[in-house]
Amino acid sequence: MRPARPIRPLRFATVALTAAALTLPLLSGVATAEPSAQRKDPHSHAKQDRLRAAAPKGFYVGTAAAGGGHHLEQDYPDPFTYDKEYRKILGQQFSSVSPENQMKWDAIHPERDRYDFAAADAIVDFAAKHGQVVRGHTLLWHSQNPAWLEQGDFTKAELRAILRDHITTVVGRYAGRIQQWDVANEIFDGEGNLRTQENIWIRELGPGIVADAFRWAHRADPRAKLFLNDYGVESVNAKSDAYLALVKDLRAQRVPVHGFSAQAHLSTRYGFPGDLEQNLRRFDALGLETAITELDVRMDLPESGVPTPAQLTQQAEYYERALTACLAVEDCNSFTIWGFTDKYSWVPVFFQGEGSATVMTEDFSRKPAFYALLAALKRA
Ligand code: 9MR
Repeated sequence: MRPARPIRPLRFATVALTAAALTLPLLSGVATAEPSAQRKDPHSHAKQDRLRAAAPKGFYVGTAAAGGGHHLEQDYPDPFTYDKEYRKILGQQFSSVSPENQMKWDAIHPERDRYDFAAADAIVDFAAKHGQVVRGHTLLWHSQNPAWLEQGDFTKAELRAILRDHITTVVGRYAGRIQQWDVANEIFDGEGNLRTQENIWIRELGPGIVADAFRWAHRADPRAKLFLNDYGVESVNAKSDAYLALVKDLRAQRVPVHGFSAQAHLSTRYGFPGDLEQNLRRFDALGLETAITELDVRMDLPESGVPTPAQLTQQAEYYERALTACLAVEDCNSFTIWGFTDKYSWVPVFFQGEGSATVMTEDFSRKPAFYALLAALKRA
């Protein structure tokens, strides 16, 4: 998702939500009072309050690991590397991590003949140390490509070799350590048309390059599950229909495509995509794995910058419904939120006046949305 013109970051007053706001009655009627241990140390996450521990076996609860991208323009150091509290929660709460920007082309392949794996390596090592799986993100996309690539004057043969080398090198480096790769990201527009202009690969090399990207990735790491990933595909609509047709076509050609994932950048401005489960089931029926890969739920903030209790309740309902939809689909085993704290969310940087999109406040206090996820996982 890319705004027409990124706006300068708006830092909302860091007003911590009060305990009262965090103990609102939840829709599902689950216990929301914070255990006494937490009252002593609000950030100590006891075992029974951990998402990863509550999840059914084989179901991965993930988050983006913050760094790169919009963070580079903020007045804080690299979150993943420097924020101790952040890292602690990241390790305790989640069983899957997605590099938010650190594996994108501009980060990992800054010059034609130079790769920079430092930031990505650090995440993959952290994950190994904490018993987490990793979702690789991403290999073929129209955004966050380095200038040397977008503005280079390459022949078609050179471009093809560049993409093949990139996929072989990056996927090969992490072979056996990445559970799922977003091979192709956001290749369709809202009408369900391939991005034949914006996407350099499709523009220059034709739609067949998508199949090649999957083949190269599979060769480099036969164990990784290879995904098509996009936003705005939560519902049955023109875009998700386009993916369904593409999957059928790729499978008919025996292309190794294993999964379809909905990012799920949601907003309380719009209704919850109530047919999410039904939509995922269409892909499940074709034998694909499905996943929720970037869930967040933004809202229009009041002048104070602090969401109202009603807003937080509504947000919790969206989070819970997205999780419940995934849990209900047999091969939807990976559920990732796009960051777990408002401190580092991309939302206020990209959407003026909107925010509070994650499950924890800027000071890591857990919102009703966090407890709604926890309860839904425990029920599953
Ligand atoms: O969260 C990412 C942010 O730090 C970057 O500045 C931004 C640039 O496009 O990308 C954000 O992540 C995007 C993800 O890679 C793909 N789906 C949409 C996400 C939010 O824009």
